[in-house]
Amino acid sequence: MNTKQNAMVSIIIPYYNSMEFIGDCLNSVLSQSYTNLEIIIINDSSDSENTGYIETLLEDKRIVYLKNESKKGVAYSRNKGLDSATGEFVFFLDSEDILVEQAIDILVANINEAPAIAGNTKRLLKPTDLEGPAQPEIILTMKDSNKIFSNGSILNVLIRSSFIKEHSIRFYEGTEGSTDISGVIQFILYVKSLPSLNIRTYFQRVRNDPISNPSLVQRSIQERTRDFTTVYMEMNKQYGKSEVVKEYLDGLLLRFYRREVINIFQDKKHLDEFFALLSTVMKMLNPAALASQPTHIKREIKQLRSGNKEKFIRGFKFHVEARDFKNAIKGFTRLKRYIYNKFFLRFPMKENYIIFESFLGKNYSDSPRNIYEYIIENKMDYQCIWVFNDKNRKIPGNAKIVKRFSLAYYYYFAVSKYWINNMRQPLHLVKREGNVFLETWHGTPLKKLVFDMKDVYSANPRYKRDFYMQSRAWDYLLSPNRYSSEIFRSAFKFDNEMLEYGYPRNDILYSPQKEEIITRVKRNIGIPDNKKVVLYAPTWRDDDYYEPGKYKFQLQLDLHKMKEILGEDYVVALRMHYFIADDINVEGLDGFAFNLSKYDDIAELYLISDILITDYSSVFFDYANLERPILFFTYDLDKYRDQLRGFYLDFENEGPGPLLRTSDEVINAIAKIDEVKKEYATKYDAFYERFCSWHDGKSTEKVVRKVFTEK
Ligand code: C2G
Repeated sequence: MNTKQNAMVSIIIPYYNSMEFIGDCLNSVLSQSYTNLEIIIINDSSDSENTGYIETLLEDKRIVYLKNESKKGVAYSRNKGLDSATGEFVFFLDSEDILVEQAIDILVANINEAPAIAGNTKRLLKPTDLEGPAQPEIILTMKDSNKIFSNGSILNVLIRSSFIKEHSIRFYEGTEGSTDISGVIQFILYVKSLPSLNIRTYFQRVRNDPISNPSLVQRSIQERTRDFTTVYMEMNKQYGKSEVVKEYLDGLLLRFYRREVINIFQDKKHLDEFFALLSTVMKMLNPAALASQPTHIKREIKQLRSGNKEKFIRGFKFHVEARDFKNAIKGFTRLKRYIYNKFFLRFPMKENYIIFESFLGKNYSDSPRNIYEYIIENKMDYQCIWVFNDKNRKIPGNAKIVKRFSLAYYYYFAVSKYWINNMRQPLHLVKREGNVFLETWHGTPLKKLVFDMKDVYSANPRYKRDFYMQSRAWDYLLSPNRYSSEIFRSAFKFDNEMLEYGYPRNDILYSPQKEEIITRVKRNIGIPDNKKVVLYAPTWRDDDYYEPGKYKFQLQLDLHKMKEILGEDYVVALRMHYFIADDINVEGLDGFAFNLSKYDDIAELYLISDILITDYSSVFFDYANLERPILFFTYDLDKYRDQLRGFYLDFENEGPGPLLRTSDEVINAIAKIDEVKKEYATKYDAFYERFCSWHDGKSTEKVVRKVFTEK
């Protein structure tokens, strides 16, 4: 595409405090293949630290930078943009969204005589979405205006300025949200259909942090309901006489009711708050709009319109119950959750039940295991329950074993007073009044976590929101060192009680029976007593996955060469992260390489090893308690540090061992490990002091006392 660029296009970008996104947005505008642009940025009185970046761009004379004296909202900003736009066309872009390089070119080339043309929008959940598959051939179709604007948004539409002037298009300034609708109305009124493109022109960002930085559509459901109903009533008053507009508005209202109101009304508080308002709004609806709605919606809306709250609640409750039941019988998984919600959660809570889980039921390990063993060894009067994926797991003591997500699992989660987990609990588990949740977590952070991360590359783009909701249920959070306490407060926004006793899982590293344990573990695995052990325990990569929880891993260590050079003295224990789904191939390496990825507890592997190789995994913070050498095999450091995660610690300078890029460097370092040790002795001491010094072999006891004994 390369149209003659005779016509100027005014791109209107309202901006408010979204500094982390505006860079990508403006870059996508400045690098448009279509260059005859007027870029109007309206800063809605953002905080000063949020505007610096824009000011650096002002050299580009195509940019017009306007500021509002005080915060006036997106509608006001867009109107201001319209007032100063001089282009033949206008295009609205949000400051967190991104244009495809050819977007304006293609839209201009295809608008012909139409008053506007719509591009194709894709949701942008994580940076990799931008890559997308190759674009198909351009196909232009005529679509009904009410279809094009069925979500009430004005974005990604190139509009002829003469149309805007002729119909005095303005945005309604009375609310913060739902204001696009007012800009769309004129199209509904005057244009039956518009050309629409099949190819992607616009990426609409779904913000990954609805907690600390919500977009307008991520604000609370109450605010959105107030805004939507206000705009509906206002537009109805102004344009409701037009049959097409009325039909369009009623369509939006019914869509809003089915998507949002049904959810807020499940909470009695919200129902009380909004019933009268929705009743008033529904009275304005043309009953003919209900024709295509299912019977129960027709009935509910009729009752809403009548204003009879009691009758509405009865019908609504019945509908919700019927819907839940209908959903429940669609499959066993849903049925179990249904039984959990409707029945188990009403059973009395058992004061002396403790339910334990470690690494998603994959193994019997980590701090939950130490806490459990302390409880049974000290014969404390509790009924313990352990969650495993494998129901036939055998563990010491007489804990009840339940399979993860079985009916028994739901039962015990519903009735157990104490929950102990080292990861996040599933979102659908309900914490009851009286529950005590001890979150042990599973490592000192090196790589940035949750709210300290900018982009989320991992398989779940709702990571931040989910994390926030889950961590609200944690009463206690364990911390291994001061550094972690500070990070957990900021990254998790954790504001409950932090137990600063070190990790129970590391008590074993200080055990007086260390030597016996080492001999036993080595024998169990089949490692000869006279061989030294190198443990390789890397972490996972956020962007390399099959599906959530199932990540890929390609071994970069040359095991055959390692065997050749080091095989005389050493064996290698390979330990993949619990998210890794790929199997490590140790064929032909019998007696040298041991794949211990399924071994229950990595702490025992720490104990038997003489050297640790890792990358960005938190394992080295724990291993350092042993004061044995650590090597970092960081073949993808730049990508991991700069793109995927970012680090809290300058571990290139402060780490307790060398950062090595190739398999050969790793082998060399092992061969001259005594030199490495000497070289890093000072850094190691400082590292130990900072990260390990809370550990004295008694962390478990301190935690148990605090949570179970002290009242
Ligand atoms: N782990 C393991 N084997 C590995 C890697 C990790 O058994 N090869 C265990 C260790 O107990 C480690 C924990 O899983 O401490 C967490 O692993 P990380 O690699 O640090 O990664 P992640 O699961 O993302 O957790 O606050 C720290 C973090 O959240 C890191």
